[in-house]
This record gives sequence, C-alpha cells and structure tokens, in this order.
Amino acid sequence: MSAIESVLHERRVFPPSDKASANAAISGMDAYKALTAEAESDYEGFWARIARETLSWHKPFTKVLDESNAPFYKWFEDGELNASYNCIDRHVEAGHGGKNAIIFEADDGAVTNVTYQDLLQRVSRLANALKKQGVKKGDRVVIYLPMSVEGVVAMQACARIGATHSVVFGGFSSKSLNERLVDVGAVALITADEQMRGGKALPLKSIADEAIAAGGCDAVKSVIVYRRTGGKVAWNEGRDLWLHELVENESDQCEPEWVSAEHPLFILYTSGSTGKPKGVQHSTGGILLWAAQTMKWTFDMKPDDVFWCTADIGWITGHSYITYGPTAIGATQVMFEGVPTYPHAGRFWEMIGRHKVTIFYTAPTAIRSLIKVSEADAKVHPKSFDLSTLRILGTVGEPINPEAWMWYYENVGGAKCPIVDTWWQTETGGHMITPLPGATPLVPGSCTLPLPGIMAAIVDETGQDVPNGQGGILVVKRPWPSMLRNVWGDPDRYKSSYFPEELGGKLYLAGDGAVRDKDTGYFTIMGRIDDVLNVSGHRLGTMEIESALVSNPLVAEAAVVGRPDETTGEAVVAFVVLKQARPEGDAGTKIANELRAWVAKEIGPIAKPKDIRFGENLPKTRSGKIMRRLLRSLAKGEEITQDVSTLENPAILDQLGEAR
Ligand code: 7RM
Repeated sequence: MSAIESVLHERRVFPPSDKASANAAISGMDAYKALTAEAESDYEGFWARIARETLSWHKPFTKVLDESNAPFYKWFEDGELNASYNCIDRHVEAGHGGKNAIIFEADDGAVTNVTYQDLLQRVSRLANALKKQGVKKGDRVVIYLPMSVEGVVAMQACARIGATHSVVFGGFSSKSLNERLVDVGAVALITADEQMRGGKALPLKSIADEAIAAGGCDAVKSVIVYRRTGGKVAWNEGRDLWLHELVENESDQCEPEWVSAEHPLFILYTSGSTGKPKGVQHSTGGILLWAAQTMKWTFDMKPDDVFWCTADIGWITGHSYITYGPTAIGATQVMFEGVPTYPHAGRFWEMIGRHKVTIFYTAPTAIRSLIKVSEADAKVHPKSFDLSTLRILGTVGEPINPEAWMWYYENVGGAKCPIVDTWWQTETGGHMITPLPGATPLVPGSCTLPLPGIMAAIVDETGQDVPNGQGGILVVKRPWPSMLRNVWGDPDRYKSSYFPEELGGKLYLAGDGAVRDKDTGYFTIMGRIDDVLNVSGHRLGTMEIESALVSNPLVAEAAVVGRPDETTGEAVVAFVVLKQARPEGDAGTKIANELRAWVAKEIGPIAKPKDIRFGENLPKTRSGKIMRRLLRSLAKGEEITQDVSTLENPAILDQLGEAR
C-alpha cells in the first residue's frame, strides 16, 4: 500500500487530552468553529481584529483588504509598522529584555544565550552599519549565511531599515546564488567565511566570490562577512568587510523605519514547474501577522514554552518560524547550527532534554531517517533521553506517512503530545491546514482542517468544487494576509502560476493534489500535481534539474522524474541521452557520478539525482512529447502496462529500465 493509500485507510483517531485543551488558545472544536464562523460572516472584520490584537502598529490601518487590482491583493495598506520593532523592541519595552530570545547551540555543542535586549543591540548595530554602506529602504540585500544568530540578526536588521532581504540557503551553489543576486538586484551580500556542519567546515565566502565573479552583480557594493570559523578567505579590498569590525563602533540604537504593511519584507526563491526559481515576494504586515498568530494557534505557544524549529533560515519555515514568528510573540527558542546525526543520531533528543524544549517542529524526512538509526542502536533511540518537557510536536514540508507519525507520537511524544501536521508553502507565508493541539482530533497522516480565515477547498480542472471523498486540486478561495504578493519582477508569472484562467482566475492554485474525508472533511495531501519534486522537504523543479543536466557538454537530452523514497519522500531519477554512445558498465557509473557532481555544482547537492539511467533515446510520442508517465513507471521499477504502441522507439524502454 502506498503512503497515501494508508492515510486514506487510516481509522485511528487521537482526540485532544483534557490537559492539552485546558489552557489552549483554541480550546476545543466549538472554539474553532466559532472562529471559522466569525471569519465567514465578516471576513475583513475577522482579519482586522486579529491584526489589531496581534501586532503593534505605528499608524493604525483604516482599510483592511483591497481587491481592486485582483489578484494583486493588498492588506492593511495604509497601516504602518516595523517588523523588527514588533519582534524585539516591544518586548524590551514591556520589561522582557532579559528574557532569552535565542538559545543557540553550535555544531560542536557550544551554547550561547541571546536575550531580547542583546538582540535589540545587535540588530540596531548592524542596521546602522547597513545604512552607512548606503543600503536604503526598498533596497535588496542577499543573505547567504549558515544557521546562526547572525542570520536572524541580518534579516531583522534589513527589516529594521526597510530593506528587503532575500536569504539563499547555504547549500546552494555559486551559480544558484549568482542567479538570485542578479534577479533580485542585490546591493549588498551578507555571508560567512565558512559554515560548520557535522564537524566539517564548508566554504561560503569562496562560493560567494565565485557567484559575484560570474557576472551581472554590479549593483553589489559591499560583501559583509561573518567570521564563523576563522578559515582562510580571499579578500576583495574595498568591497569585502568583516561584520565584527563593521558593527564595532556603531551605536546600539537605531530608530526603526516605519513602512506600509504592504512593504516587501522579503523575497524568497522557490522552485516552480517551469523555468528558473520564482522570487516569492512577501509583505511586512501579512507575514508578521500570520507568523505570530499561528505561533499562538498552531503551537499554542505560552510565555514559558521553549520552542524549537529545526528548519534552516534559508527556507520559508525558518523565516516564519525562527526569524519572525517566535520573536514576534516574545518567545524563547532553540536554534541549532548542525545536523541531526552529529556527533550521534540522538542529537535532537539530547538537545530537547538539555534545553527543556516544550514544542518541537521538524520534517518527516528527519523523523524517518532517525527511525532507521535508532531502531538499530538503542543508545540514540529517543527513549534513552529525557523528553519529559515536550508537550506539542509538529511536522512540515511533506506528507508524513502514518507509520512515521505513530513512531514520532509514541517514541518522541510519549503518546501524550499532539502532533500538528502543518500543510503550507513558501507562497502561503504560514500555516494553512493544520490540527490545533487543544481542539482537533488527530488522524495520522492527515493535516486535518484549515485554520480559521483560510478558505481551502478541493476543485476539479475547471474550478468546480468536488464532493468529499473525491480527489482533486487544492485551492484557496479567498486572499489571506500572508499570501505572496507577486513573483519578483514577473507579475505575469504570478498570475498564470497561482491564479490560472483555467480555474477562473480567482482561485489560488497551490500545486498540490488533495482529498477530503467523507465523514470528517479532513484534508489529506496527495503531493504535487505539477513538475515539482519534494526531496527531503526541499522543493525542486524537474525542469531546473533537466536544464542543469543538458548544460553539461556530454549530455544531449535529459528528463527528470520523482520516485517514492522511504526516507527522503521522493528521490530524483534522471534519464539521460549522451552525445556519445550509450555507456555500459563502469564507464556508465563514472559518467553518472560526473553528472551528479555537475548537478551539485549547478544547483546544489540537494538536487543530485539518486539514480541516472542512460538510453539511446527517451520514450517519445510520434509528435515528439516525452512520455513522463512511462518514465515514472520505469523509475519505480514497475512493469510497463501502459499502451506503448504510439511510441516511436519502444525498444529503449529496456535500456532505461536498468538502474545505475
Ligand atoms: C513549508 C514548506 C511546499 C510543498 C507543498 C506540499 C509540501 C508541505 C506539507 C506538505 C503534505 C504537509 N514550503 N508540503 N507541508 N505536504 N503535508 N504537512 O514546505 O514551499 O518548501 O514546499 O511541500 O507539496 O506544496 S515549500
């Protein structure tokens, strides 16, 4: 049975315990229904109320939603605020300056505590330094940093002066970094000498140098370098600046730049089904509101909780649930530099005990890989660690199969912690469909019900609602504050990708397939319906990988598909036609390895094909269309039952079926 089928057959239900409901922000299904009813009866009034209650406005908004230029929606546009003020100053002003904002644990285990007061000073100093470098409101700053307090400080410093940040994940290649620097028109780049992961130092500065040298980055006037390891770096006098030297003499006071709620807070690139990654543009008011509100609703975060989200700040989860969400509500969070398996595979569980984590948020891939190792080695099994402080668990990034859900529930949560399986996307800015820990009866593998105010639905290819029990296309029917505002520099792509005419032009198309349970209406996500793969919770476009492959001088043609994978959810399988004869044996293995390294260099190691198959051709129809459905079957090793009579060259199926 596939993972999806097993969710659809899942009958186990876990109602919230009395303890979980007792003080919860949303304390039961009645409270949930009251909020959804409020949103339905007065949509704008509902959002206005929570925006007033949750955020501190420098200038209150008078208008809630502006739909006059749909689908380019605007929320709270005449209201003014500052993200950094909301995440830091207001807590210090309320007397919480001494509270830990970040408990940072380095790769080697060194722990640093950063209070809200510290954060305020560090952010203000860097904000002043950025201004001195000529960075102005509306300018774009690219951040290419490891998991670090400096990463959060850099993002918040940009927000403080009204600069728009664009964080690039530290695992991306120089080519990917170059494309983003160029596309976003960055005026500054903040990076580090190296990053530490699993005991190894990996270069960042040299990749950044390469990225800039690749051209098109004339707008980048300064490269600010955080000294993480002290490793040797090349230095470009006049352009490169050490972060610590830059901030040394700066004032620790910096008046926040008050911006419209619609001012772009950040641009984050994500893979789509076609072409280059899209610069997903998010607004200040929307992100801040929803990141803060979902910390309260989804995670039921209270002042004494210790929150830990294991995502990287290079992904949307790190933006909304490390940099902005926890700080917006004045919470204490753990931040981790390293990897879950170093120095041993019990690192997560050990850290939960060490820092008394109460709310833990991670990805299904991490859970699945840790199941394997801990079932083989009792020393790293969660049961060997003190996890008694945990009260809520969460997952994000990909579907969680019921087996992994149950293991997480029993072994990590001790069968007492609700699991919030949060469905959302880079584009949605924050949680969309998720259980509420004090209200929703849980079903393993289902993300259950939409949050209040989120009008999620399932439709057919024409945009018509489908009945429960029938699969379809996941859409959102009304705009919501934290939705993306645009694709940077490409409004047509924004419209065609997310509000396609085929669905009537008004529905937000998520790109996932889903089905609702006949009885409960619970949503189950069935995965992407476009050419986007999800490998270990990372989004990759098949086209992106294909372009990377065909840019190799050996390659004539390439097609990439996904294959279900026990650990990573999906794995990348590439079908390749070389310009030379089809290689056999060791020669093939050698070229396959070369191509893997090539893809790592072009995009990043996360995009490396797990499996590469060589053929003299690809299966095509007589009109020349690649038959991807056939390739998906071949990738899975399934027997081909489809009709192949329309194929130009059926014999190549045997060649391509051979795993390498
Ligand atoms: C937050 C994030 C988005 C895609 C999305 C889905 C998949 C995310 C879940 C999920 C099933 C979940 N942003 N996805 N969460 N699938 N259950 N709880 O992951 O932009 O990088 O990816 O991830 O396919 O469209 S993302």
